[in-house]
Amino acid sequence: MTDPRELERLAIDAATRAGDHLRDHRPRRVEVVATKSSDVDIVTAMDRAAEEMIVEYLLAARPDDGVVGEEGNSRATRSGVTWVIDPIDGTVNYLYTLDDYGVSIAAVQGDPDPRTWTPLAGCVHNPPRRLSYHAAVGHGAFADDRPLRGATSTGLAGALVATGFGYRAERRKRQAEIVTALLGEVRDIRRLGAASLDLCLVGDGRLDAYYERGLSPWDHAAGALIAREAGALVTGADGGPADAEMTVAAGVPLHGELLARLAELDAFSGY
Ligand code: LIP
Repeated sequence: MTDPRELERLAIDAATRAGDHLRDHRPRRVEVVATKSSDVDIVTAMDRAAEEMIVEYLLAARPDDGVVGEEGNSRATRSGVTWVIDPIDGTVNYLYTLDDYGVSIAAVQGDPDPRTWTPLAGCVHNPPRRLSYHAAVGHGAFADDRPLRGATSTGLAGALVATGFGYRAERRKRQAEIVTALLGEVRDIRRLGAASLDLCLVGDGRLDAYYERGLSPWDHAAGALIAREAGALVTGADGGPADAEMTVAAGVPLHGELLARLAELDAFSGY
């Protein structure tokens, strides 16, 4: 069995190298080369370049591993380990030169399915702040060398809650209804634009909770492990693993209170 701390080190190095490139070689005009689920769900040339850099680096070190990348890199594992990669989580923030974007890399054991995989290690690197959140399963979570503060223990009424919105207008309209209902019941809402960073900030006690429907595996693979290793609960709608239906991250008792409130708001299906 591979030592998860070796995988953690690789993830940090790969994410930092790609992050340095994204920051230091950002073209004056970032080229949008494709769109996905809608005209505002963009792919830039830098997303693709960063993913290629990451895959090349990881497979040079571990040639039998598998890969699942947001921008299309995909190969089956021969070692049992698969790398789940979002080269720029928060692509729109990167396009607009906003600082909240992350290079998210996780190593998982088993099929690359969030409902069944075993997270082993992960890194979410924030290039503008030159900061790496990282964790190896069973070994705690860190921001560079600092242990994360741990999830907070507030209740819903005092909670600073982050969320995010999808790229399709129909989903965004329903998400707006849900966040409107919550806004009068919590301390405040934040929408930073990168799930991986939202999850790390919950683990660091700098957000009380985060929830979002519709995340892809690469959005939450690393951040969920980091938040969990820092003591947060990170689950899906049914209390099982986080998945596309819903991701909810918070400490206790807030996680249960928020999950119950989202259920009352019918937030888990239909959009
Ligand atoms: C982003 C997510 C974020 C979500 C955005 C977007 P991307 O990922 O991290 O939580 O609200 O709409 O999906 O597309 O930048 O990799």
